[in-house]
Amino acid sequence: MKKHVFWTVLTATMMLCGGWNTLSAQTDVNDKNNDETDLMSDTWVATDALGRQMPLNESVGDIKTDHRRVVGIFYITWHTPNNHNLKGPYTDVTKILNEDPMARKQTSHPLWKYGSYHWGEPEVGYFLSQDEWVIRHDISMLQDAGVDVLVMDVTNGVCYWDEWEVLFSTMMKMRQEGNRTPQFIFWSYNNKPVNVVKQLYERYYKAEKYKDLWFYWDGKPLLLYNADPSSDANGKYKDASASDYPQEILDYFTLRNMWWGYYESKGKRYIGTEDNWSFGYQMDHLDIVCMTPKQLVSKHKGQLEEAAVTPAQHPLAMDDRHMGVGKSWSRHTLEPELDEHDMPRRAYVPWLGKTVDNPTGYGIYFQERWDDALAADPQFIYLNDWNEWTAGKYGWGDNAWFLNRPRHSFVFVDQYNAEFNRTIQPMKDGYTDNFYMQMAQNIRRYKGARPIPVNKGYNKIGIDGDFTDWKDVTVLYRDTRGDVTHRDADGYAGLHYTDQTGRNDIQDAKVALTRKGEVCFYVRTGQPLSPCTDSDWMLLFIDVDQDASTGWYGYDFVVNRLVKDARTTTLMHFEEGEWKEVTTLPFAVNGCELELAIPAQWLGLNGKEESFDFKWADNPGPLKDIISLCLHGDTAPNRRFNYRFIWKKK
Ligand SMILES: [Ca+2]
Ligand SMILES: [Ca+2]
Ligand SMILES: [Ca+2]
Repeated sequence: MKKHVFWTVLTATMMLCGGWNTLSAQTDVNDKNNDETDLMSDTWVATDALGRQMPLNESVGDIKTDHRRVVGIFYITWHTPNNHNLKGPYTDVTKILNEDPMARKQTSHPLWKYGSYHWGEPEVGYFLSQDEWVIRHDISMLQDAGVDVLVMDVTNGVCYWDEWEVLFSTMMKMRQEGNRTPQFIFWSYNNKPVNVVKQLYERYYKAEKYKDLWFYWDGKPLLLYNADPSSDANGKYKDASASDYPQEILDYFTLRNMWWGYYESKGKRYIGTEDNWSFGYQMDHLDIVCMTPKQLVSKHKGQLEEAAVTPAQHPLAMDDRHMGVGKSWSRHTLEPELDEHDMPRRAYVPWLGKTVDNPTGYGIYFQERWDDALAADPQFIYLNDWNEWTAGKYGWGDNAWFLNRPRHSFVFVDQYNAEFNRTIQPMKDGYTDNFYMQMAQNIRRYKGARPIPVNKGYNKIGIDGDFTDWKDVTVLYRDTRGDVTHRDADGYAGLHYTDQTGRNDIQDAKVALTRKGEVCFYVRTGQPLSPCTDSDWMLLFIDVDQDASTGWYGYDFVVNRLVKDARTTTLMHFEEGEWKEVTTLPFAVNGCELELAIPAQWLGLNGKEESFDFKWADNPGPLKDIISLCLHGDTAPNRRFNYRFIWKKK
C-alpha cells in the first residue's frame, strides 16, 4: 500500500519535471544513494553554535551492525486546542523571571496568572499539537537526526485521539510524498492503565490503524506500560480498576515496564533491572550516582537493553539536598549556584575543558548521560523529551523546599526555566538548537555513519537549460520532499501563527567540475521554479574553507543574492560584515531545474582534490542569523546542516 502510493507520487513528479528521475535509476545498484527516500543525512556536516561539529564516518566508523541500535524520543501531544482560550498576552517562566526576579519567591506575585506555564518560548512559538506545520518540522528534524521511534505520551491516562490523528496522518502524508519518518509506540502508566491500554489496543492495533507506523521489538509491536496496574505513581488502587490486562493484550505486544529511574520502585530494586525501562535516572540518589554505565541500563534476558538519556532531571529535588538537577548538573560538581533568575552562574564544562558563565546551553548533564549510554552501548536509547514545554505551578502552603529555598509557597515539579527542563526541541533565542544538535551528534556516535560520497573526474556541462549533460554526475544530494507547506494555526492564549514562505521545494542537487575550470551546480525542485525575480530566490551558500568561523555563519560565498537578469546572476563574497559582489555568472532555468557555473579560481580551487560545503535556500526571509535558515522557505539540506562536496581527479 505504502509502496503503491509512493510510486504514484514519483510518477507524477517525473511527468512534471521530465528527464531527471530516469537518472536515479542508472545509479550504481551497490550505492546506497539510490533510494529516493534516503536523504543520507548521516553524511551531512554542521557546526553548532558552540563550535561542535557533526562527527563523520572517519571518527564514528561505518553504520554499526553487530546489534540493533534504536533511538526513541518522548513526544508530547498535550498542547490541546483549549489552551488557545487562555487569557493573553501569553507569558512563560523565563519571561516572568526576566521581568521581575522576585516572582521566583512569591506565589501570588501579580506576574503569575496561570496554573501551568511554558518554561520558555519554543522556536516555532507557543504551538498547539494539531499544528501540521510544526509536526512536519518535528518529524523531518527527528528523521534527519536519526531518531527511529516516537514514544507517545499516555502516562497520565489521557488519550489525545485528535492530536494523534493529525500527527499520524501527517507522518503518512510525508511518507507518501517520498520521505522517511520515525515509527511510533505508546507509553501508558498512571490513571487506570488497564483501561488505557485496552482502548489503545482496540482503536489502533486491533483495527490495524497506521500499521505502517508501528514499531516492532522482538517481532511484536512494542508497548511501554505499567506492569503492575494495581498501583501507579500516585499509589495503590482500591477499586476494581486494579484488575490485570486481558491475556489477548499481553500476548499481542512486546511489553516493557517503564517509569522513572528510582533505585527502588514499588518496594523492589528498579533501575538497571530486568525488563524495567527508565525514562530518566535519579542521579542525585547516592546509590545511583556511583553506578557504572552498564549498571544503569535495563536488561532483557541478561542483555543490555535500554538506556535513558535526558538533558536534565527535575527542578524539585527528591533528596535532602533540596536542589534540583538541571542541565548544568554533573556527578562531580552537582548543580552550580543559581542567580536571581534561578539560572546557574558558572560551571565547568567537561567536553570543553573550561569553566564558562551561563553554562545552561552547554549540555553538561546531557553529555554525561550520552557518554554513559555510549559506553554501555545498549540496543535502545530512550530520550526524554522532545516537546513537553509546560508544567504545573503547584501551591504547597509554606512547607515546600524549592531550589534549596525553605518555606517555599509553590513548586514546579517537572519543568521550570531554561536550566530546569528536559526539552530537546529548539527554543526561541537563548541557546536555540544546541540540544537538538547535541542529540544529532551523539546519535551519530551511537549508530555510526556512512562515508560522504565522492565525486570523481571532470564532466562536460553547458549552462544552457539542457540538463542531459548532468546524467553522468551520479552523486546526488537530497532534501526532504514537500517541506514547503504553509502555516495557519492557533497557538496558546489567542495567538495565531502563519507562515507562507514555503515556495520552491528543493529536492535534489549535484555539483560537477569541468576541464574549463568551472564548478557547476545543479538543483531540481518538486514543481517548476518560481520566477528568478522573486525575493530571496534560490540562494546558494558556499563554505569554501569548511570553517564556520569565517564568512557569514561559515558561508564565504553566496550566489543569487543579486540576480541581474534571466541568464545572469552574481557571486558575492562575505567581507567586513557584508556581502560584496565579486563577479557575474551564467545560469539557466528550465521547468524544475536550474544550473549555474562559477569559475573555480574564485573559490580558490586548484583542480587536484577539492572539498567544500554548500547549501541551497529558497525564500528564507531576512538573514538575521543561522536560525533564519531553519524556519522559513526551504533549505537543502535542512536547518544548519550542509552538504559536503568531495572531488577527486581519479
Ligand atoms: Ca525540500
Ligand atoms: Ca567559511
Ligand atoms: Ca529542506
